[in-house]
Amino acid sequence: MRRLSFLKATVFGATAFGAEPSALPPAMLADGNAVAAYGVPSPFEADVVRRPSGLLSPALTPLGDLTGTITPSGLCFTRNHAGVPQIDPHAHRLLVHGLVRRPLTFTVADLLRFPAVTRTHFLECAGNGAPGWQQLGATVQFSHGLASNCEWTGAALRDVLEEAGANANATWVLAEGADGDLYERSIPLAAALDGALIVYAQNGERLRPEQGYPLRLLLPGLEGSANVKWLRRLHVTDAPAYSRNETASYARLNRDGTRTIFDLTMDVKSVVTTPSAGQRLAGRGAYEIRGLAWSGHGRIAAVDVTLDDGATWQPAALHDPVLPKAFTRFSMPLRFDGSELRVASRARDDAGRVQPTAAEFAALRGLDATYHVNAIQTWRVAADGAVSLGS
Ligand SMILES: Nc1nc2c(c(=O)[nH]1)N[C@H]1C(S)=C(S)[C@@H](COP(=O)(O)O)O[C@H]1N2
Ligand SMILES: [Mo]
Repeated sequence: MRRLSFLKATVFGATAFGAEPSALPPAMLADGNAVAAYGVPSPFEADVVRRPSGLLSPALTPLGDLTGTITPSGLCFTRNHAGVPQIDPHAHRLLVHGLVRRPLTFTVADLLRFPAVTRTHFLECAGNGAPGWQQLGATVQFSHGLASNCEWTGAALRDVLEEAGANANATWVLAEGADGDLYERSIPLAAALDGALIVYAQNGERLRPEQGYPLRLLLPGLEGSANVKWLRRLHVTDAPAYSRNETASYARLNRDGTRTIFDLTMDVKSVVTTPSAGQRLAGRGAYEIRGLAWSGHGRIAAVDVTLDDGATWQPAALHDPVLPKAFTRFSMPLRFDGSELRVASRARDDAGRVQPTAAEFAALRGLDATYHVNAIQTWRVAADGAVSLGS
């Protein structure tokens, strides 16, 4: 059994009892409010929102305000090329055709009859960490917030393709969304069969419209843009379609001027969420460094934390559950004594991949790389506890 330790002085910032008035708080003097039919957060949490929130601009997850690993559905980042369509699930159909023995159309109700698979996975836009975001706001929401992590439920894509009898020579599947962008993406069949789901639920309830209601493709570990929302068609083929959103966009520009296409797996990545830019340590004493790590290649194996801009590193604790292709929470105790800190985290996954430093990443991909940015992020903690970007 763990014994209680009796501290000589409080280090977590609590105030001595008796130092504040002890009148009954107002909430104890009257009945409370009625319960809403569908609950929403306290009005005192009104700052914890997606930013920005235009029709077409991506809206980012406030990672610095969240705990644990599951992103609340209403705070999941969202990226929509033509806004959020309103789709009647009773009228919606999913067509599976191409290199199959029997082309089929499925209703949402048909897909609900397949064995239900529930798994937790992150979703990350290929453009997360692109330099432009930090110009809109110097917080972890702008630097890393095009990522979320949900519990998803749906039918295995493999089961649905087998129902239609996909041919042995099929190697690609084109997925099409029912939004105004005529959004379509080619997915290598091998990747599509590796844990891919046609999901209808997110965090225990039906998908939110922003996340693809009533059906979306969920491809664990692959870049967000391949996870086609409002899924209406799967065309099984033996070649990619080279559609606009896999050639003109979401294709990686290399330093030699060539483009890499269909490099879909998101690399190993991590970020410290507290302390992070825009936050402030309230004074000297005890805190906890907290952050998130994830990899599209598998599980997180280790996260190291530095307080001195990479001169020395210490292993952080990984919190259960450490799931493949999912956010993993890490932490490390921090004693802040008023000396300046340069805080950063560096993740390693079970495939042995390690996050590069900003300099290593720039040497490899250039300073203006906009897709698949996974460099180590450093925060500066000033002597007064104020946290800002960069080292
Ligand atoms: N049909 C359709 N699917 C889509 C998109 C879209 O605009 N239309 N955006 C893609 C992009 S670029 C990303 S990053 C993810 C975002 O998923 P989310 O909005 O659920 O976070 O959806 C992808 N799927
Ligand atoms: Mo994206």
